[in-house]
Amino acid sequence: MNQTEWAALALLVAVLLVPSASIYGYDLWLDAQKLDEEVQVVWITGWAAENGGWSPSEITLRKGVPAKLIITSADVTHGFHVPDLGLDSGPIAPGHKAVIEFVPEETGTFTFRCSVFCSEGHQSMVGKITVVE
Ligand SMILES: [Cu+2]
Repeated sequence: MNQTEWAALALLVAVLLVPSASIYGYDLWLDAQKLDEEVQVVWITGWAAENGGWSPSEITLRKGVPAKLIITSADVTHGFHVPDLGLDSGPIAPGHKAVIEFVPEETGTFTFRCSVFCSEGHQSMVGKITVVE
């Protein structure tokens, strides 16, 4: 092939590949946006009260949007309990994680606490989930 033919071939390949690659990329981007909108993922780490308690200790969720809480323990065994929402992880040993999936159905503020006696400051290991419209 001469130079002109190579250029024509390169142009043809570009014309054929670029649009499909960008459409594919756009699809992936759309899927990612959709995931972000459809699941509220929150990582929560339990530390004994002396070490800072729950991190974060304040969580905001949107009503009607599925939520996925991924809870880990950093130091000793903790448990994540939200009585008013009927959520309970059970004990979570250090280095392990519990996943709680639910759909917040009413707005308001809901206290969460540790359900495993973990230290002297256990009672103060509290936080809150605020569900907004
Ligand atoms: Cu505790």
